[in-house]
Amino acid sequence: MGVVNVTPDSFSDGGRWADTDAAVAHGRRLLADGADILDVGGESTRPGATRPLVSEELDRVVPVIEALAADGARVSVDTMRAEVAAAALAAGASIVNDVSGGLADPAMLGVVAGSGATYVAMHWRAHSDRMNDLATYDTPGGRDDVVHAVCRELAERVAAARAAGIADDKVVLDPGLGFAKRGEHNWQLLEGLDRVAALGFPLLVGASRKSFLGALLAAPDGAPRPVSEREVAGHALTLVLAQRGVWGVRVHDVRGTRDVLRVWERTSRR
Ligand code: PMM
Repeated sequence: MGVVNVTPDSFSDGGRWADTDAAVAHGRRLLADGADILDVGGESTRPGATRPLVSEELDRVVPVIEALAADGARVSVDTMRAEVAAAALAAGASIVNDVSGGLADPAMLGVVAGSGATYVAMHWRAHSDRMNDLATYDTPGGRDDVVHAVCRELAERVAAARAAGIADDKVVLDPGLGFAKRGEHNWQLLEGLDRVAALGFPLLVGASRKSFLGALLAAPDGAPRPVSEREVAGHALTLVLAQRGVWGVRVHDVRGTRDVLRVWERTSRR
């Protein structure tokens, strides 16, 4: 899944594809690089980001989705808003990637159920302005078991999706790396991914360029590796995740990701 952020302020590529033409051109490049899905988003979820108006989000994503879907691309819309999801599906998207798993907008699950679209439900606790305050996973017994909590909270989202009428075979789950997670929580989730997979749904993982990679690769003085220099670590993680059988990885560098997957496919019997 290649990322097309039509935003002025995403942490990873903020502003680079902020107008329609640039975003469409970027999406086409990602397709040529071998993306299976283009994930088009108009709201930055970086910590502290302010939310766009619904009208701004619609203006950002709908024309880009129309153009890319007309090219024959499989498009997902990265949105927490039912209204945006509905417009995106009408414009040709076939997947709704909701980083809030239905928590941000009570109308979201109903819109998805009525459409028959695939639904990516990510683990999420609050909007960007508050999510770092909620990055605690202490249980009464004193355990800091983020995997346990994420599985429990994702299972609640699955129950809500079912209750709204979304079929199980349309649901994909995502552990939500970096969303209400401290650095160590992301690593614990990656180590414990089999427990998340045991919920019985395909998994999508978005690790590309995220700050926990920057922290892992920090300089001796503790300065995190800049966003633009985290790609190799992201590719290594893609290989690990592919070997563990995830459904998808959400990445910025599709070309490098394809290279990694080609080597893996050529060296494994599947
Ligand atoms: N991460 C971001 C945005 N959307 N969607 C899913 N399903 N999973 C993620 O991990 C995810 C996401 C933030 O990253 P970006 O600013 O690079 O788009």
